Amino acid sequence: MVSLKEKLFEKIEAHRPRTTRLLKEFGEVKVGEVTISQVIGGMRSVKSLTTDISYLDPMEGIRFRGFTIPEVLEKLPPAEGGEMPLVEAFFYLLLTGDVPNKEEAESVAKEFNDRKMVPEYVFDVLKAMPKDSHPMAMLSAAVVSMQRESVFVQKYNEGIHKNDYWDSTYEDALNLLAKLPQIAAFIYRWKYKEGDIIAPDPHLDMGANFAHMMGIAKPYDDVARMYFLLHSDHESGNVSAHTGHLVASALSDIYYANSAMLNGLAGPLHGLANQEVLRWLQGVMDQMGGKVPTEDEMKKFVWETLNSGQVIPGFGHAVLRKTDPRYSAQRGFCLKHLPDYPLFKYVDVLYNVVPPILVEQGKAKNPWPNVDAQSGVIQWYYGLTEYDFYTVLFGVGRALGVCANIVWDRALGYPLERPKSLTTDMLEAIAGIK
Ligand code: CMX
Repeated sequence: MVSLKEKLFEKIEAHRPRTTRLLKEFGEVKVGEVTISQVIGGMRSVKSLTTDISYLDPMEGIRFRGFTIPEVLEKLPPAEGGEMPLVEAFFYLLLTGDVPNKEEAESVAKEFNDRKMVPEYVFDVLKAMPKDSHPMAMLSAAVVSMQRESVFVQKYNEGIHKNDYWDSTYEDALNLLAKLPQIAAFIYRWKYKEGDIIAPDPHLDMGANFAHMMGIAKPYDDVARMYFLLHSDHESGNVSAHTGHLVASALSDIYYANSAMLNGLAGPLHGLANQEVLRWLQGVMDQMGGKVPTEDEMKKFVWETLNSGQVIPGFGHAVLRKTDPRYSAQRGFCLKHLPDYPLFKYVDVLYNVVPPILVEQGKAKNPWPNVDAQSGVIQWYYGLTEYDFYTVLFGVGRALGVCANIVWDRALGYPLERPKSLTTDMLEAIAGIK
């Protein structure tokens, strides 16, 4: 059997000439034009990044290496005794574009297991932080504290050739990814379970081990696998993925890049929206005395939020123009495992009520729910009610995609990122009003 790293190297060698040819022979071919509203408005839809790991079609949603979410769930080998694929198998797919067989998937799981020992000083860093620190700040601090472990930095300082940067970056990526679940579970139990830490089990795959360390029984292992997979990647332009890529483009290592990506994910317009959805729903529940609101009652809550100048968390998207398939995948899980759960019913009422209201308000370009609208409900159902932890789950998943991308960035020699900015005077001159 060819190892993941050997397979990756084959893929890299096959891919490099494609990038070289595009640059050398077609570098001047135009990809698109940029308007003033895009320059001022957060670069929406400006085509200026390359990744082969995932692609987000506005109407269809995400494809990972060409596969839709249902295809990924169907094709990848499932975890022993579970219905969801091994996270490690999914990482193999992200990195190589190939669906691993059972043996290949298990060898990656073993490789992750061999690398999962978290240095003790990481826990000391976390323990030194105030207990009311946000879990995302703790996760980001833990990740950057491990920067001293970077194999890439060591090799770079030894003076390796540019073509070999991907190799030590791959080592860093696997080392970091293998450790993230334990760090996340530690943060959870340190912060919310009086420091009653559960040691990792060396025989379990990533999802099962995470469930074990969180202290949550089956099928939470499958919930963890589904979460990490669904949140892994959403092409390159979103804040977390883009931040990871941008920071790594300065040849900052995996640890710096992922810590930065987590800081971007921690914003309420991005990954923090999953905690905001639960916070919002709890507010409604309190006012309803726990009763499931009618659609008319829910409409009142939605309008109150909008009229006070706030957004409805979990709805809208910068690229998508339909219901997020990551939302649908989680909804499918809810229908199977918790169809009568009141909080799930709340989310379903929201699904009926919010889109027409956002359309009526006439501002949001996409009135449909995104991944974050559904994800907290599942966590709550399995006992994880500390909703400010939810974005950590997103972060562990997102690291899979960011790491896979950075390995390929290095393999293809993508350069330092450096877009150009203009002054307002210059834009007015371009507009012909000055
Ligand atoms: N509720 C109320 N207003 C919304 C809205 C929502 N859910 N979604 C968009 N709008 C508003 C925007 O705030 C903006 O208002 P202004 O013109 O007053 O600034 C207007 O509609 C146009 O925005 P847009 O072009 O449709 O959306 P953007 O690309 O600017 O932003 C997003 C996308 C996700 C930030 C936005 O839809 C939003 O704030 N949603 C709620 C937060 C959320 O769920 N974020 C998670 C997204 C998924 C993820 O990254 O995890």
